[in-house]
Amino acid sequence: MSYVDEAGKKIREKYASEPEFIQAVDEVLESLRPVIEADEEKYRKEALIERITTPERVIIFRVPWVDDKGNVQVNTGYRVQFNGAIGPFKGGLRFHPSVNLSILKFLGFEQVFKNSLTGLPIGGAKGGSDFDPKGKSDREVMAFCQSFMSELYRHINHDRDVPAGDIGVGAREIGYLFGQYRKLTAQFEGGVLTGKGLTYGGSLGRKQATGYGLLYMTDELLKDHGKDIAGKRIVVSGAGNVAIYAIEKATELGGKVITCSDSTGWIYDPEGIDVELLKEVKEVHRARLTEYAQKRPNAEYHEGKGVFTVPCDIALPCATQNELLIDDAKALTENGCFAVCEGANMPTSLEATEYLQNHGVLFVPGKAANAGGVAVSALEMSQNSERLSWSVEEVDGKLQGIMKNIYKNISAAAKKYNLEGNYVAGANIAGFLKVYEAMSAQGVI
Ligand code: NDP
Ligand code: 2IT
Repeated sequence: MSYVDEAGKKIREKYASEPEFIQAVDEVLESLRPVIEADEEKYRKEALIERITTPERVIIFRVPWVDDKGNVQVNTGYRVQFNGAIGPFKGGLRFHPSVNLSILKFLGFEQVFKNSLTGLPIGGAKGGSDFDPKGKSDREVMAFCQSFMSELYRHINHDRDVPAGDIGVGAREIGYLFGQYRKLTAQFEGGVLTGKGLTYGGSLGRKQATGYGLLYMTDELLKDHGKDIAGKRIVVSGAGNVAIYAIEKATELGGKVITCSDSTGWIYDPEGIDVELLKEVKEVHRARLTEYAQKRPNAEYHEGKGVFTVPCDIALPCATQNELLIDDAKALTENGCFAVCEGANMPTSLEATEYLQNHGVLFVPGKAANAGGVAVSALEMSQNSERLSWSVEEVDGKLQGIMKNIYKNISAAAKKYNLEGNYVAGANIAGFLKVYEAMSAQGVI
């Protein structure tokens, strides 16, 4: 049996209870097949697949906190330090009731390749908790964050592991986490967390970076195929940090974004999403999209899922994993959609990805398309190290350069292995090669 098949089978058996992790590994192994099979015995002897699919360290801990009624609540906290070969562990924290080890391992695994693609010196990690910030008071969120950091602080620092935001973790949570870290260590160590507020070491442009970067990637992809964002109908899913700034930049580039969604429903706004209203509803009021619909009489609100059934030219899934399934892929292609760029991590199932690719849809995976967020996090770390803040023009200029470079590298890697236009393979191969070289140079690690 080939090494890829043999190792893949072992992983599927060993981690049978971790479906999202297996999904992420299956995709990467399939992409790496031509690389590994070109020198199979070497990689087998080095147990390369076993090493890249096993996290360096996983920390799981109890997070007790007191709610507003005076009752003690207990959540589970995690940090998966996946691969630190090319730099300090780096990746977000997710606070959402669905969080479990499988989800954080898939996210940490993806982060390794994504961070490598940025060209910056950052290893891959992810963490979080099954805590649900929805409906909690600011005091409850603070109590939770303080308890979470009371354990996490001993496993992180600016050279070891640098967390940031993800689903359910934004500027408010990063503020509380940073405050507690500072209190416990008695040091102002800016570079230990990214996505900080601008008054205490945050970077201009970090909040916008993932969404803007997604559009810089989309723009690059379209230009390379003789197309343009201007005038295109775009469907976006999600209504959080990534979705909002994707909508903002898409609109600025002349596209018309006609949908967004949250976990209860979705909006169809034929005149184009009003991004300022969306920010007010989601960032200021932390409210549901029904509030958006109430204030935009021509917009429709629908319960449940549905953005991918709306006819469009471009789809940007920006909510969560496995939100774009085979029926969505079929609806998109039937309706003429020609490009899908992932703002979220692994929003498209493997079956839907293959369907889109086989039907001529340009497809850029999250680990390349949403790398702008972590890239600007790394720029925040650089600014913290030199104790300076760069202008928004400088940060945005660097972000644009990074996204262009990622596109160039993933296209070239795909071409090199006779897989032209397969950006999934290109991203996995290009991301892998740098990490592999660094691991090899460091011995058996
Ligand atoms: P937010 O918490 O800001 O927003 C998430 C959005 O997705 C919300 O609108 C949420 O709805 C919606 N959603 C719908 N269904 C679900 C579900 N089942 N689970 C969670 N959310 C759901 O998160 P981000 O915008 O930061 O993250 C979105 C995606 O982008 C994630 O996949 C994340 O990993 C990825 N990402 C984020 C980066 C960042 O810098 N923040 C960087 C790169 C990737 P509701 O409002 O009802 O909760
Ligand atoms: O998935 C991601 O890349 C993020 N949530 C951002 C991580 C970071 O360290 O900025």
